[in-house]
Amino acid sequence: MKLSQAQVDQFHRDGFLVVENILSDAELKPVIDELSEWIDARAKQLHAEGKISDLHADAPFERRYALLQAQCQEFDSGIDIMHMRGKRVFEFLRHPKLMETLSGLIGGEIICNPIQHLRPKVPTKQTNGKNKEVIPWHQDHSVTWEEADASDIVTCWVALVDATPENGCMLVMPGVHKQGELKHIEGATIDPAAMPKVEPVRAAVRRGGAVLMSKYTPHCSTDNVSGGVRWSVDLRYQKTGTPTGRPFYPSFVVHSDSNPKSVLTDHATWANNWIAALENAKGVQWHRTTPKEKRIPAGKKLVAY
Ligand SMILES: O=C(O)CCC(=O)C(=O)O
Ligand SMILES: [Fe+2]
Repeated sequence: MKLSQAQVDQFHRDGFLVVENILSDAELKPVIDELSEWIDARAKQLHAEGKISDLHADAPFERRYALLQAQCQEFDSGIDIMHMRGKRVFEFLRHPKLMETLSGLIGGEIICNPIQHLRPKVPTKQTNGKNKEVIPWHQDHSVTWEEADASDIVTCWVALVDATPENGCMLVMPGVHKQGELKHIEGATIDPAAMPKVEPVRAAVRRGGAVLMSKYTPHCSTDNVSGGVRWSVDLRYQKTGTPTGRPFYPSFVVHSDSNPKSVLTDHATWANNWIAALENAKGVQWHRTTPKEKRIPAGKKLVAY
């Protein structure tokens, strides 16, 4: 589904756009199946190690991860995109429906930025009040290095289950992206003194829809007070050739009108690039609030991908 001119205008006016129904349930299925298989394998492994007593094999996708995480705090280890490196998730990163939507904002030459996360947000009541997926107010710009200052990076936050106020969908501030960079403290949190006095908007979106955001749009997310997991995947895209702000992690071409052969379709190459990058860039700090001289561990030489 192509974005209409009205939607493109709205994105530029508000700094975000909620787009419903990009992907059908059938189009989400490969990713959900892959995640379910990973969860099942991890559950069996931890069960064999005696760290989980109940496999909850019959629980639905929206519930099972929470039931397992509640039994074992280390359950989530390795679940993010670059650690799991699943083939179906890799293919999802260049799903034609996502490309069609994004081309309205980016054009016909698109790379996937390496800032990409899978977020299973469990109910806050099972986290002793420390839900790591309750994200403070920030701009995504704050987690890129200065090399990306001139890059228009679009965040594409895809809901794998309905994202609602109850399960902790995002909150966004409309129109504030026009102010550019706001002062951040403590990693990626907007300095309370720099918080714009703007009424936030709830970015609820049904599964298969996405929230598109500018890198300067302040956003946060709230507690999950529902009984299920708020599953989402947040990806970032930009015009091919523009710096990503994470030169030490792999970006790759996901769409090209001028040279379709340049699209990376080989899963093994993508996975191996991540394996090498994670090894080479161990300890590297990506927050802007980290002084430049402290971002790269002493003696470390970075390799670009
Ligand atoms: O998923 C969330 O609640 C917040 C994610 C976020 O900050 C992002 O996608 O940039
Ligand atoms: Fe963010």
